[in-house]
Amino acid sequence: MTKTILTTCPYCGVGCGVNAVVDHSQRSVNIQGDKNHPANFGRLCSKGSALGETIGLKGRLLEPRINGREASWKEALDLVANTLLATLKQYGKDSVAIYGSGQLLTADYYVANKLMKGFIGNANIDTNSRLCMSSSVAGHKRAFGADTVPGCYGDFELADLIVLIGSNTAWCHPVSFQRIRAAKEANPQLKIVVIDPRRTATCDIADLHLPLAAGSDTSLFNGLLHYLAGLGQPTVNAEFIGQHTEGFNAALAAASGTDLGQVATDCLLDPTAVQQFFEWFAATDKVMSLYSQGVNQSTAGTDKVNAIINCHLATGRIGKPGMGPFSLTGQPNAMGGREVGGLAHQLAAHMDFSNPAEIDLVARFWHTDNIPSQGGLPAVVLFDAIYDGKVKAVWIMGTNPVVSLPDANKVKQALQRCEFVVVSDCIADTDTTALAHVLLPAQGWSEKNGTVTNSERRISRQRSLFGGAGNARPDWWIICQVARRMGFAKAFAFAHPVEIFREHAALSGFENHGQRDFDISAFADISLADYDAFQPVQWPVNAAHPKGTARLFADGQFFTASQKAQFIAITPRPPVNLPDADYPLILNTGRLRDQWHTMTRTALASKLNQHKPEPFVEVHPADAQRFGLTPNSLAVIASHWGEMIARVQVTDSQIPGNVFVPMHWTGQYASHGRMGALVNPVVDPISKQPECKHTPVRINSYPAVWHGFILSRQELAISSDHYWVKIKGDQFYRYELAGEHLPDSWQAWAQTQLAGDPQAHWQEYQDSSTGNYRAAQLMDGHLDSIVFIASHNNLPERNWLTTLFVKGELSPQERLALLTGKPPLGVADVGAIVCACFNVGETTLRSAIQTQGLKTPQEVGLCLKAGTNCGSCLPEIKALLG
Ligand SMILES: Nc1nc2c(c(=O)[nH]1)N[C@H]1C(S)=C(S)[C@@H](COP(=O)(O)OP(=O)(O)OC[C@H]3O[C@@H](n4cnc5c(=O)[nH]c(N)nc54)[C@H](O)[C@@H]3O)O[C@H]1N2
Ligand SMILES: Nc1nc2c(c(=O)[nH]1)N[C@H]1C(S)=C(S)[C@@H](COP(=O)(O)OP(=O)(O)OC[C@H]3O[C@@H](n4cnc5c(=O)[nH]c(N)nc54)[C@H](O)[C@@H]3O)O[C@H]1N2
Ligand code: SF4
Ligand SMILES: [Mo]
Repeated sequence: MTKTILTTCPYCGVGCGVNAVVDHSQRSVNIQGDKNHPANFGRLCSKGSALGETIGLKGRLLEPRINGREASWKEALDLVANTLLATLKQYGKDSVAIYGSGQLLTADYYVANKLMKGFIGNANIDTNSRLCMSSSVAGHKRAFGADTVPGCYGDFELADLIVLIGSNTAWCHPVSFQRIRAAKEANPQLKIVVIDPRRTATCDIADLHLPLAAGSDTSLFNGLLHYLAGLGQPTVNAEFIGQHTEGFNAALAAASGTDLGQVATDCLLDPTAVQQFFEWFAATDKVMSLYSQGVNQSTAGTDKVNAIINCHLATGRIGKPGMGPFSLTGQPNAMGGREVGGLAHQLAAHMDFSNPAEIDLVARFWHTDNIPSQGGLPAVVLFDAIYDGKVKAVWIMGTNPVVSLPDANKVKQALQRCEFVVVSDCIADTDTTALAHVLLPAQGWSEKNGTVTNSERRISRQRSLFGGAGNARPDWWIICQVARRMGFAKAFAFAHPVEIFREHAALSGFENHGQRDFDISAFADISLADYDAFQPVQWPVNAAHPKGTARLFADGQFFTASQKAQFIAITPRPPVNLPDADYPLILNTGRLRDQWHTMTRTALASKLNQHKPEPFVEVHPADAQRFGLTPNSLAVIASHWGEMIARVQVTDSQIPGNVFVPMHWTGQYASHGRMGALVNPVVDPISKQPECKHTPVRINSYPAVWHGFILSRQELAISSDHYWVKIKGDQFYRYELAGEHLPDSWQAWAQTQLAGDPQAHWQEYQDSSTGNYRAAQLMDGHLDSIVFIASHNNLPERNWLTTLFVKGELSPQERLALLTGKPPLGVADVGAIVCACFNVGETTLRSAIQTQGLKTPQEVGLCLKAGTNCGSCLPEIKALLG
C-alpha cells in the first residue's frame, strides 16, 4: 500500500514542492516534483530527485548519547537543562549560547530563539545564516528599512534582462535556472549577464560573462550608477527618486569618477564588455538582479548588496512585474530563520534590538521581562568567545561548524576546550558530533513536520512521510523539553508544530499596523486541519492580503521612518587580506552540483557521488605552470590558517591568480579535504558575514611517492597516515589514495586494508621495478574488492570496474580483464558520470555524439535520456557538443 504525501525539498532555497509516494512497509519513497507547486511546477534537480536514497537508517543518530554512551531522553534532557542552569548560575547570563541553522523548520527556529532571547535572557543565539544571508539582510534593512525580498519567481518569466551576480545558479538553484533557461527559450529578447570571477556552468545561458576581479563588485555597480546618471532621464527615474527615495545625490557623489575606464581597471575587465552590460541595463526596463554568495560572503557584502539596489532605485525598477533586486537564498529555511529572528542581532517577527519599543512589544507578547537590551554574538565572534572560555556551554543544532565556519581548526579547538557541547543532528558521525558531550537525535527530512519559507517569501509545508526513526525527536520538541526543565514550562507548553505556527503568526500581527513587512496574522487561529491542508503562500498574508503577496513596494512605500527607500553611498574597498609573496593566490570556495554542504545526507546517495568524486582545486594554466602543477596530480593548498590537499584541475575557467575548491569535503570523507581550515575569519563590518570567497593561499604539488585506489563492497577502516578520500557507490565504496612513504610490502598492506576473508579468492600482480601492485578479491565469483597502486597517478579509469559490483558472477573475460582495469574487448567504458539521473558517462556521450552526429541537447536526450530528467547536466552536455 502506498500513500502520496506532498512535502518540500530539504535542500536549497528554491523550495521545490515534492510529491512523495510512500511505501510504509518498506520505509521507501518514490520522489517526483509536485506539478502544482509554484516554485517548481513539477521540476526537481539531481539532489531533490535522489531524496529517496538518503532516508535509510544506516548512519543515523537514533538514540541520545552522553559522552559516547547511549542514554535515555530523560537522562539527556535533564543533563542539558541542569548543566545550562548551573552554567548560567556560575558564570552569568552570557556564558551559554545556541548556534542554529537555516535547515531547522520555522517552528524549531521559533522556540530556539524564544528560549534564548526571551527566557534564558541573552541574545547569544546565532545561525549558519550568518555565513549565508546576513549581508543581504543588512543591505535590505539599510535600503528598505526591513529585510524584504521585493519580487517573486514569476518575475523570471517577465524580465527582459536577468543579471546573475555571484551566483552559480545552474548548480545551486538548478530549478530556478531551468526556469530562466525556459524563459529565454520562450523569449529570445531575454538577455542573461553572469558576473562571477569563474566561468561556471551558469554561463551556459549567458549572453555576456563578466569575469571580474574577486571582490570588485562595488566598483562595477558604482560605475553602473554613474553611467545611468550620465544618461539622465528617462533612464534615471527622477519622479521615483524624488517621491520615494532619499540619498541619491550622496550615492552619486560616491560613485562619481567611476567611469568605464575606472571600472575596467578596478574589476580587471574588458571595457567594451562592461559597456555592453551598462547599455543593456540602461536600455531595459524589466531588469532583475539575482545575487547570492559571491555578493554576500565578502567583507564588502553589505555594500555590494546596496550598490546593486542603488541601481534599481535610480531607475525605479522595483516592486513591479519582471524587475527588481532579488536575493537567492541558500538554505531551505533561510527565510524562515529571518522571520523568527535567528540572527543574534534580531528579535522575532522581523523586529530588532536596535528599537526599544520592539523589545518591549515582544516582551509583552511573550509575557517575559527577561529580553536583553542588545543583540548577542555573531557566529565568528561567538566561536572566538567559546575558544576564549567566555562562553562555557554551546548547543549546536542542524549545522556542522567544524567544517563550514572559517578558520575551522580554531573552531574545532574551541569545541574541544568548551566545557559543555550539545549537538542536535540526525546523523551520528560528523566532524562536529565527534566533539559533543551530549548528542541529541533529531528527526530528519521525511520524519519532521512543519513549515519552511523559500527565496520568494513562500511558506510551504514539510510533512512527515514516516513516523520517527528510532528514538529521534523533532527539534522543536527537544528544545521545548529543555526549556520546560529549565523552569519555563508555561511559555513552552507546545504539543504540536501548529501551535507554534499560530503563536508565530499572532506575533507577526501583534500591534502591526503595517509598519512591519512580515505579517502572517491570517494564520493566527489556523486549525490543525487547515495546517495539514496548507497550500504554499507568499507572505504577507493578512486581512488585507488573505491570499498572500507576490510583490512588495509596488506603491513606492518602504519600511523606513520616512517611508522612503534609502540610497547608500558606497566607497569601494578591497578585500581585507590580499595576496602577498607568501600567499600569492586567491582561494575561492563554493558548491558542486550534486553535493549539499558537508555531505552528511547527499553523500548517502551513490548517484550523487559520481559527478565529482574527489576534492579538487581549479587552477588556471598559467598558475599551474608557475607552481609546477600537472593536471590530475595532488596539490597542497595552504593559507595562514590551515591547509588541505586536492586534485589539480587545470582550467581556463579560472582567472589567473585565483583558485577554487569545493566546500563540501569533511573529515568523514577525506583525510585532508576540509577547506574551512584555510578560510580567513575576517567579516563584513556591518553584517558580520565572513569573507569565504577570498583567502590568500599558496599551492605546491603534494610529494606523493605512490598513488592508488581501492574499490570495495565493504566499508573499510582505511589507515590515516596518508591521503585518502572515500565515497559510496552503487554496492561499493571507492577510496582514492596517495602517500609520501612506501610500506614495506604492498601485499601485507593490502591484506590489512581489505581485512581479507580467508575464503576469498585472490588475483595479484606485482612489478616491484615500477612500483605497480594490483590485486582483486573475489567471493563466489563476485568481485569483492580491488586495489590498484602505482608510482604515478596515471591509473586506469574506475568506471568500468565500479560497474562490476552490481553484477552477479563475473564472466571469464571479465576476470581476465580485471587487473588490467580495462573492459574486455567489445565492452564500452561509460567514462566519468555526467548525467546522475540516468547514469550516463562522458565516454558514452562523446561516442554517441560522434557516431550518431548528435547536434543538440534534445537529440542527446532522445538518444541516451541524458539531461531529460532534472536537466542539471545540460551545461556539461552542451560543452561536450561544443
Ligand atoms: N548543489 C548545491 N546547491 C546549493 C547548496 C549546496 O550545498 N549544493 N547550498 C545552498 C546554499 S546554503 C547556498 S547559500 C547557495 C549558494 O549559491 P551560490 O552563491 O550560487 O554558490 P557558491 O558556489 O557558494 O558561490 C557562487 C559564486 O560566487 C562566485 N564569486 C566568488 N567571489 C566573487 C566575487 O567577488 N564577486 C562575484 N560576483 N562572484 C564571486 C564564485 O566563483 C561562485 O561561482 O546554494 C544553495 N544551493
Ligand atoms: N568556505 C566556505 N564556507 C562556507 C560557505 C562557502 O561558500 N565557503 N558557505 C556557507 C553557507 S552559505 C552555509 S549555508 C553553510 C552551511 O554549512 P553547514 O550548516 O555546516 O552545513 P550542513 O552540511 O548543511 O550542516 C547541516 C547539519 O545539520 C544536520 N541536519 C540535517 N537536518 C537536520 C534536522 O532536521 N535537525 C537537526 N538538528 N540537524 C539536521 C545535517 O546532518 C548536518 O550535520 O556553510 C557556510 N560555509
Ligand atoms: S532546486 Fe533542487 S535542491 Fe533546490 S529545492 Fe529544488 S529540488 Fe531541492
Ligand atoms: Mo547558505
